Amino acid sequence: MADDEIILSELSDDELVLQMHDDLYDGLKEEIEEAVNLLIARGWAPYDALTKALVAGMTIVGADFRDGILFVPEVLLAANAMKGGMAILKPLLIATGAPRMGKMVIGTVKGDIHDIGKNLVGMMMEGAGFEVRDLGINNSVEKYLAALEEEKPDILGMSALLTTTMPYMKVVIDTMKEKGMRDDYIVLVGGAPLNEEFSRAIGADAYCRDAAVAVETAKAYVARKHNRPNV
Ligand code: B1M
Repeated sequence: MADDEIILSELSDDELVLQMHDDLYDGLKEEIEEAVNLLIARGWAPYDALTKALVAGMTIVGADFRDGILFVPEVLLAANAMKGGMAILKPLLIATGAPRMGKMVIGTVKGDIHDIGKNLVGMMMEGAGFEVRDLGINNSVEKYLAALEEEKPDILGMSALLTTTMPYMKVVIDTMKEKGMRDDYIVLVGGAPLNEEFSRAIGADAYCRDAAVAVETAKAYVARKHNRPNV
């Protein structure tokens, strides 16, 4: 056995979380899954395991990707490891959920294949009691509109991670306006390069900085919508 072999179960919580950041960086899916299971067995709230271990680890990956230290293949491995951890947490986050709050259709916009953040939002929304139809990645305006027609959700959620794809959100919203259906839905947008000003400029209802904010914003808007007198 190599001298430096690390036994995850022998690490303290703080050490384990730091090790998870390293393992995520190295794309070690099985280790991430084992560590997530350990945190849960030690009584960690699923949300804390998600944010402090997985999301924080992915932030480090993101910084080194930006700085040219990591490249696409490594980041894909990290993303795969993160998804392994998220798959364990998903049912737990959902199990802690509340009664039905409303329905959301969510998808990443055309030209964009980033889906980790969107998946996280979907999971957290389900955990909070929303029904979620996930359209996946690379969604054209036609796909969004067809899903709205089919699902009749309260909320349309759009995600974009690239400065080159975020303007597509406006294409979707403008098309909704043209068809006279914009006001039938709450439109929430999110993704790392967005901000409130952008959200206002494209005519969305709100920008959601992260998944927790998305849940709070969705709850507030749905409550407001249902209190609105029929006109
Ligand atoms: Co890409 N990528 N990537 N990438 N990637 C970024 C986004 C980038 C910032 C990296 C960097 O340079 N620092 C950069 C964008 C730069 C820019 O546009 N200004 C970038 C680039 C350039 C690219 C490529 C062009 C690289 C290339 O090919 N040369 C390429 C584009 C492919 C495409 O989409 N057409 C590319 C590819 C990839 C991978 C495939 C390797 C992989 C994606 C794997 C996957 O998603 N399945 C990948 C990854 C993993 C990243 C980083 C490292 C991490 C993204 C992530 O998952 N973060 C990212 C760097 C970064 O963001 N720091 C980067 C974790 C996630 C939990 O956070 O997605 O922000 P986030 O989601 C948050 C919030 O934003 C919010 O809530 C989430 C949870 O809290 N949120 C919403 C997100 N969507 C929401 C929707 C809502 C509400 C809230 O609706 C209501």
